[in-house]
Amino acid sequence: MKIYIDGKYYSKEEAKVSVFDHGLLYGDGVFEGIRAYNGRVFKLDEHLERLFESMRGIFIEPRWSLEKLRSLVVETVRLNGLKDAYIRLVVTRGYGDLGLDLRKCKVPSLIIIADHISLYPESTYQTGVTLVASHLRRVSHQSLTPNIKSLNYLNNILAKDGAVRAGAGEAVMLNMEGYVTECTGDNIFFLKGGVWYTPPAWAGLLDGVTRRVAIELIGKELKMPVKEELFTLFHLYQAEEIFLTGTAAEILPAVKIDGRVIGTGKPGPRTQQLVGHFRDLTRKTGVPVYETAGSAK
Ligand code: PXG
Repeated sequence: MKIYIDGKYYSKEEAKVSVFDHGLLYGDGVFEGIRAYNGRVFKLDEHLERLFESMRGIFIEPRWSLEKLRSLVVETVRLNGLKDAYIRLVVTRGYGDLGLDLRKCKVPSLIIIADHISLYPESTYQTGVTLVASHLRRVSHQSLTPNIKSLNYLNNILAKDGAVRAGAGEAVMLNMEGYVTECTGDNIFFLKGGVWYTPPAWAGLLDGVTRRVAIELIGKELKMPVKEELFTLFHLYQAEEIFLTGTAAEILPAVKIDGRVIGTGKPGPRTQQLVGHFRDLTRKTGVPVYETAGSAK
């Protein structure tokens, strides 16, 4: 495995950062997770644009242009000889003395890992995942907006662990007002009366790239309406179908929430249709890793 750190590639054993990196000391940094399918990097520019937005949100001055990052991501996948990959970009505040002032760090660090990821067991995609509401509220945008994909994931990690301890696969997180936001590493959609619902991107959640893809596919391929609206757990309990979206999670059907069975207790038919359309799109679009000539994004 070849891992990119600040201009050089290292083996897995040698790929290390300083104990004085503020990414480690304070969770001071941002990241992205991107997938490559069939030798093409899916929605690369959308992820890189979000990375720039996250950096801007925490005052990290980018040292790399969009074009440079694009070619580094493609190069890292190519050097690792991968066709299907999970690409993890991390931008840390960099090396600096102890203390919170971000001016202590002069140069941000860039790490690119191309590997694989599995958030849920393969069987969960056939059976559907079980959800429970977390007692931990999603960190408020009044404290640290979840729109910044920061290296502070303890809120999500602890909510995920609570779900697993309760025997479920994933946790539904509410905002401080009690409205549903997202799961711990995925956005959430539900179907009721011919309309799909998902919380708006400003409700205290990460505006997922896969979320946006799902909204587009529901309109274009399923020819159904999607409303971005606030809703509560009660509304989720009445859902006919539920699914989660994420780069790592892809499209994952959910079949139970807080003990209430959704639909027939199996992945819903519309969700399964959507999974098919999503698979098509991921295999046919994206920035090619191994050819240089012409491509659709
Ligand atoms: N919400 C949160 C909190 C996330 O972290 C998503 C939604 C889905 O967004 P995308 O853009 O991927 O559709 C995420 C995604 C990892 C990892 O280890 C990353 C995420 C989730 C789980 C694991 O890289 N981010």
